[in-house]
Amino acid sequence: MSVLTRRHLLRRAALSASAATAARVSAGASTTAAVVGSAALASACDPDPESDPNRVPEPESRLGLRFPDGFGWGAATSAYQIEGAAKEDGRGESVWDTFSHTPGKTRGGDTGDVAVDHYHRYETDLDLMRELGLRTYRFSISWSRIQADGTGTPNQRGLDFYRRLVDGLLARDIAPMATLFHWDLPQSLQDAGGWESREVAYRFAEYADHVFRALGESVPVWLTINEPKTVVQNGYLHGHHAPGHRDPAAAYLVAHHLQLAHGLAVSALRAATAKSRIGPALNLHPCYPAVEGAEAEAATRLYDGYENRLYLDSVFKGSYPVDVLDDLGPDSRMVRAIRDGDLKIISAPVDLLAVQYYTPIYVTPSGGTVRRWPTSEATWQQIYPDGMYDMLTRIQRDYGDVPLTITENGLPTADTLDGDTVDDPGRITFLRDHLAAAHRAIAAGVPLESYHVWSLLDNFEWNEGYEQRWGLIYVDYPTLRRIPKRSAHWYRRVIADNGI
Ligand code: GCO
Repeated sequence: MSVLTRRHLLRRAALSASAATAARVSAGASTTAAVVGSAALASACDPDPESDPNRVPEPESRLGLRFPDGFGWGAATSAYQIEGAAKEDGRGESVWDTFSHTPGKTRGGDTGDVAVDHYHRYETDLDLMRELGLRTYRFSISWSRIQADGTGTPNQRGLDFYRRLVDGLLARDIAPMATLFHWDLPQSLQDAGGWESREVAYRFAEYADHVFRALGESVPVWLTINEPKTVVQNGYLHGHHAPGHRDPAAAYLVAHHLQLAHGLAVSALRAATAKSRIGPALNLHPCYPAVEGAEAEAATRLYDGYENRLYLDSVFKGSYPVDVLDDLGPDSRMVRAIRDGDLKIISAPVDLLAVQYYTPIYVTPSGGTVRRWPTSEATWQQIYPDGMYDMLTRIQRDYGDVPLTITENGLPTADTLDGDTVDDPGRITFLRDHLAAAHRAIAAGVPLESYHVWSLLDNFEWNEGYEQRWGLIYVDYPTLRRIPKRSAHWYRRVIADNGI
């Protein structure tokens, strides 16, 4: 591995470490107490802006931008972050159970044992989605609910839960969008080598096949692997996500096997049904030089290779970027692991690309990074809506007219519950500005078909535990009561108006 790579990896480690220093306030979930249901959302919606003289017109004021008819307004979650019920109905352990139960790994020792108890409260959550007016809901399936050890006969009780969820969505006219893998690898497979093992990619395809045969056509859009890059970087470079390794050589081997697993799952869906669509879910960061000059340009190009092209090129061009392979070197574990035919599997045609946009990256001549814009409560996140426009238009320019969905975009805010209300104007401003950028991309010809806020509900934010609140709907953790935030009421209006 080159010096440049080592340096930029170290810089990124420093950046992530600083993200872990913010103070902790909340947590401690219990399963008791009532839930504020959909009525709360309905009754508090549609305030008349003229009726309150003290009301600040921003950020709800309208920009007059309408989205194409049928645009998919959505919100997203993932299994480990919301479900809880960690030991119920035959669910096995995942790497996130192990990691969160290891002292010192998550803020305050928080775990997803209870999370927001969605496993038991999914009907309430479905009603809240209906009241929001969601047209699409993105969730993930927990592999260890379907196969406790990651292999063998599927667990019917696990499949039944997702069948109830999917049917509940369809009954409410909300299109299900299901992710097969959102980081919660069954612990038994980790013990057998995890994503460092090529075999795990084949186990993933078998798991996907079981899920497709049980739910296939009821789910119009399937997503394969959520953010392979985050597993690579957070799980294997920096170690602050499960499985908590710091091993750059292993990291890129893992990247290849995750990509392989993606391709195998695409083929499994094609074998199971022709009716559903499928694609990868990639978090893409536009990379810009921090200063002018050839050195910064070159460093930015390589950084972009690791952040974006490694995943995009392999799926859409059937090749890994040469500059990244050169940088890793011919003796790297990843390069040695690539077999004839792998890239053909990885680049099996997909129906759409799911884009997750949070932040831009500014790269220095030495391959480090600097911040240019204010950050959210998550200090790794610079708030820069134009970055979303740049990424969407760049995808079309470099990879053609692949249909796009934004499957994650959002920020954490320091929300507090005041009686029955939560005021989060910062989220409204953020979403409005990013939607304006999305609208601009659509106007420029980008085939963007839907948009999902991260997240529907406050939830378990991985190593950050429950402190960061990313939801449209506030969760009062001691009682698990759900309270739609001001942004939820705003989003309901956006959906009803099909515009901002
Ligand atoms: C992700 C994640 C989410 C995070 C969100 C905020 O894919 O990064 O899907 O699980 O919670 O991104 O950090």
